[in-house]
Amino acid sequence: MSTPTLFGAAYSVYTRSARLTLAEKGIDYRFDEVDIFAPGGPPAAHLQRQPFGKIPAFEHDALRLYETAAICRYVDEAFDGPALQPATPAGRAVMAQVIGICDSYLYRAGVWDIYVERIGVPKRGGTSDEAKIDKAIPTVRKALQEMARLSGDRPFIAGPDLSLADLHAYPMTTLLRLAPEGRDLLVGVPAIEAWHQRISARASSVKTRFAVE
Ligand SMILES: N[C@@H](CCC(=O)N[C@@H](CS)C(=O)NCC(=O)O)C(=O)O
Repeated sequence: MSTPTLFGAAYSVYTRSARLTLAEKGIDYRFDEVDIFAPGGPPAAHLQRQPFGKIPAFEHDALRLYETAAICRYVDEAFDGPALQPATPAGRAVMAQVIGICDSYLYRAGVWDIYVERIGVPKRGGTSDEAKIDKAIPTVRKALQEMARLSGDRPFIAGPDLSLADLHAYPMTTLLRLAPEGRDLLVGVPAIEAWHQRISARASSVKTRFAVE
């Protein structure tokens, strides 16, 4: 197998999902750092790989991919290592449902409207928009409660084993938890708080920690 390349940044939640997936599979890869927030915007070479200017992007032989869920699914299916997708159609559907909840609700409300607004904005000298934070709280609460409902009594969100759903959600709950409102939300859904702590202890997670943690 040739060595794949992941283009992204160590601070990015979506890049971290891909890095967690590669680490859990035990795959060697090149990590080509791209700063999409650099003055002047994403480098032109990156826009060739990801025309929407987001990270991550991925290359393996002739295959060039973007969209984190697609990258992680390819990595799971194309390489050796532990399977990161449930064996049953129902399990895979729940995994895809959780990934959809993360992309559609948790990312915007939890990462941007709570974490960035509460922690990132004051760090850059600005003032947090309290109305934005207040409005995001019920959405994040619902997302975490749905993740708990879907996981049932099982240790991972989409079943008895670690899956791409866990690796998609974890970087988002990590940044969320750095804001006091986010920590309260997680503690308010004990099954997800316990899940979060379990994933934090994994070697893949330790290896890909955000600088802000
Ligand atoms: N749907 C994309 C989302 C990727 C995404 O939003 N990445 C963030 C970093 S975590 C980004 O590139 N943000 C830059 C921006 O919004 O301008 C995926 O699944 O890869």
